[in-house]
Amino acid sequence: MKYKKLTCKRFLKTKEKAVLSRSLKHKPIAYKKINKMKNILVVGAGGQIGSELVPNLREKYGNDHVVATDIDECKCKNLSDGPHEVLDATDGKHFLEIVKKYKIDTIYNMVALLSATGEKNPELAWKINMGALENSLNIAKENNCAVFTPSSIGAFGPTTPANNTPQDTIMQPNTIYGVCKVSGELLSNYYYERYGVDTRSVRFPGIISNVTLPGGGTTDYAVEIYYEAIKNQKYTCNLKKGTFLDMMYMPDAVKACVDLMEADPSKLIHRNSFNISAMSFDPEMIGDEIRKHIPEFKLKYEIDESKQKIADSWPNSMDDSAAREEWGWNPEYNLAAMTIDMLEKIQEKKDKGLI
Ligand code: AKB
Repeated sequence: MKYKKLTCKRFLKTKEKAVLSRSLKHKPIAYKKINKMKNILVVGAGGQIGSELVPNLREKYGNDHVVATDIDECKCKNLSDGPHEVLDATDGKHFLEIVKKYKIDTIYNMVALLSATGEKNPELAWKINMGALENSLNIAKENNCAVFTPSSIGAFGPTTPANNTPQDTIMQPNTIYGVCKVSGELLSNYYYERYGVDTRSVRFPGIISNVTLPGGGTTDYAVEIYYEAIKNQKYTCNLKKGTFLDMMYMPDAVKACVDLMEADPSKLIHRNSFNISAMSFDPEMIGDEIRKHIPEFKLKYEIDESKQKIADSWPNSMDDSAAREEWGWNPEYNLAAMTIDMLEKIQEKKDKGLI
């Protein structure tokens, strides 16, 4: 279905060139200071990425220098080997108090209501996704903080070239999640250019992990399939075979968050946001890979039309050469290596009676 969109390639090419030349022409102004990341705040720390980003940052920068916050008190307690606070990131007053209390210089804004959940409640998705970002940017502006905010493949839409999606191209998403992500990219670039706030971002593909489950995303199947392979040796997929999407294993996703924020700013032509990918596959390919380790594994399909529509509007595979050139992006895990690790870790959880 997605391939049909490529028939308007000639038209897209002209448009892409215009977008690209506009983005490269702008001269970034020097921002207030080189980011040193001494005291880091992770907002939305209990989520899929945050829960693995926090331990990684704490190992690197010291437990006391990484403050974990989440709206959910239980999720905060899981991150209690360093400072942690309950925070609703849309509450600007409380957010500011925490930034001042811990003398924060870097904010990782990991708050997100994902694509599938977003379609069920678009107003809430806008309120949460944009509210957390707006507070992060305004507080960063007043307190000289750098800000990392993830964007997503969801920032692209049905008119985007689906194969080898360029770094700078047409972005007309048709989900509220995507609308928030494009708006967020533009707003973050604006704060950089207008106020000198050191804003940086990556467009994450589907993230696969074995610590915290994702919730409400279109790409969640690629996590669930591993759990079901271990527990029941079968899985019913809600996306069609042939639905190719970019994906990434969590260790690479965490590395991207840290490496981009540590990157030499003089090398960054882009900021918000970089295409990054590690692999692109469809459900059949992941099923085949699992079968190499669990030969009896069975994959069947029951399509969720709403998720399928979202997946069909996203790229099959992105070109992430700008990230590779500008800050050395280089993922370690491909589908085969990720599958071995996922199955091992989930089997361990099962053996301990955790799942
Ligand atoms: C989702 O599926 O909504 C997310 C994403 C690709 O941003 N995992």
